[in-house]
Amino acid sequence: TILVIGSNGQIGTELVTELRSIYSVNQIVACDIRRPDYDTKNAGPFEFVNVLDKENLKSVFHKYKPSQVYLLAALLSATGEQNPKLAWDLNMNGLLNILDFAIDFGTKKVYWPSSIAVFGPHSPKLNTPQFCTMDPNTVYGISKLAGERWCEYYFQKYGLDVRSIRYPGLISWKAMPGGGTTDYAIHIFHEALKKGSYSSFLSAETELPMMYMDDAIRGTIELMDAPADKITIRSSYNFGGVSFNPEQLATEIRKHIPDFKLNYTQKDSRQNIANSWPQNIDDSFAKKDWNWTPEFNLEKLTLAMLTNLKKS
Ligand code: VAH
Repeated sequence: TILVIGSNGQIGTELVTELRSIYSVNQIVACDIRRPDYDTKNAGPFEFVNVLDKENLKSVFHKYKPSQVYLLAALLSATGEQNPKLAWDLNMNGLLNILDFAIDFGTKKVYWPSSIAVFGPHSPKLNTPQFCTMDPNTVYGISKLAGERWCEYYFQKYGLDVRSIRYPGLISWKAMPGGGTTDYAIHIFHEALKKGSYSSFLSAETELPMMYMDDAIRGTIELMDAPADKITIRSSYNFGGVSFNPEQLATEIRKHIPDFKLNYTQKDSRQNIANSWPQNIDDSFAKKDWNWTPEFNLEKLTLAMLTNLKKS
């Protein structure tokens, strides 16, 4: 059995569907603090799980004795800044609780997402290496960097097979993102189709690492399927997709919606967060260790977003 915790979120929604198509529906237990809106495709086992409630978590581990756990419950960068203590508590103690129960119940593999938010103002911005200065200045980034250290620690000290990826901004259409700094790159598609215009909260030249969700889900499962001895990074892998700024994204959208208008009147503190992050990422360890190659460039991603959103 595989538990996906945070199954209603932007990543969880798609990961559950994909894992259910690879394994069987009943092998994948969706876990969240809210019941999912059931559609026939996603129907399958569900458990209420709050990662901060140890009794509740223990009973779910006891019931399923999972061979794998994906922990996706977290507060993201922008929401984290509104509630720093909650972000720390959820992102950190949630992870520690899962790592401890994974050991107690003999879970074979644990997946935990990190983020490019682990980098900070003094990290190199271009082709950011796997190993470099890291001085994150958001609670989200601090919790991800600390979490990476814990993952490596549990691997070294207890032999727990924990695997992790530093996701860039993930672009998807099935479920809305929940309070990140990269969310503009999703909202822009919704508004382009609805209103033909968008007010960005990031400036025209703010280039950030991004990735289409299909690539992210495929990469995640490829990492989890790779032989353990190939995994040389036990903190978290740099993971590259595509990089662009709002202006470049708008130019690509205009190939489909020629009158699309983008303005920059909504700037807020998310700009400071974006300014502290890399523009693009060196993911040579992921390429070398488990053959990572992204498929979606800016052109393909834009077409996929507009086509799918129009249908849905
Ligand atoms: C955020 N989407 O903006 C997340 C992500 C690349 C950053 O982890 O907070």
